[in-house]
Amino acid sequence: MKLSLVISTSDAAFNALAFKGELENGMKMAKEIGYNAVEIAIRDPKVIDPEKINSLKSEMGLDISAIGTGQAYLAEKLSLTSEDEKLRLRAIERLKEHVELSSKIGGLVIIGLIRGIVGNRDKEKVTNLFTESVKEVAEYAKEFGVKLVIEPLNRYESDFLNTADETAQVIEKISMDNLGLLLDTFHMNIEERSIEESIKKHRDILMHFHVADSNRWAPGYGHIDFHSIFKTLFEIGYDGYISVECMPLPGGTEFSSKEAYKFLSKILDGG
Ligand SMILES: [Mn+2]
Repeated sequence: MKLSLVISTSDAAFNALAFKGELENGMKMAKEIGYNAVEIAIRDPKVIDPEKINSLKSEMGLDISAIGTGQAYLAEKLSLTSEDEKLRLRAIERLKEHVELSSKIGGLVIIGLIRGIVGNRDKEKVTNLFTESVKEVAEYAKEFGVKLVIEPLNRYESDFLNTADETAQVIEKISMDNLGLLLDTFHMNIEERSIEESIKKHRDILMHFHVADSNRWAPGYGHIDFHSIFKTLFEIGYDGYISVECMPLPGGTEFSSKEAYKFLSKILDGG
C-alpha cells in the first residue's frame, strides 16, 4: 500500500495556467512530505495538457493515483442519471475524455458526484440509467486499459449509492474487471455497520481507498480506528493507494497533510 494525497486545484476550465501552478505547488508539497502519488480533480480534461503533467510527474518522481470528476456535476450539471438526455450523454462523453487523459497520465477515474441524485424520481429507474451510463464508459475505458471506480457517498452529500452494498450491486451487475469500488473512511463511518466488515465483504472489487477521520480532519484527529482498518486492508491483500482526502484541519493544508502522512506511515510501518 502506498500513500497518496488529494490536492485541491481550482476550476480548470477557465484558468489552465492557475491549474498548472496549483498542481505544481501541490505536487511539490506532497513530494516533500513523502507521499508517493497525488490525486487530482479535473472539470474538463480538454483544457489539461497531459505532456505538462507527465513532465511534472517525472521531474518530481510522483504518480497520479486517481482523477476526480465531480466538478463537472457541480459546475455544469453533467450527470450520468440526468433526466435531460443531452446532459446525460454529455456526462458520458466527459467521462470518456477523463478516460483518455488517464490513459496518458495514469490514475483511476472516479465516479462520485457525477452519478447525479435520485430526488423525487423512482430509484430503480435512476439505478438503471446509471448502470447503462457506467457500462458504456467502462467498455470505452477497457479499450484504453483504464480503471473506473464508484464511490459510495454519505447521505448528507448524495441520496444515491450511500453504502458499499448498494454500490457493489451496480458494480457486480455490470461485471467488468476494470470497474471497481472506492471506499472512503469518512463516508463509511456514517453509513456502514462496520468499516472492517464492509472492506472484507467487498475485497474482490476494492480498487481505491480514501482516508479522513470521523470529523474529516486528518487521520489521527478523530475517533476512527485506523490501526484496525489497516490491519483489515493487509489481511485482504489490498495493494492499491491509500489516498488522504481530508479538510485542511488541523492547521491548514500543509500541516494536516504532514500530520496525516506521519500518522499513516507509522501504521504502515507496523507502529
Ligand atoms: Mn472520498
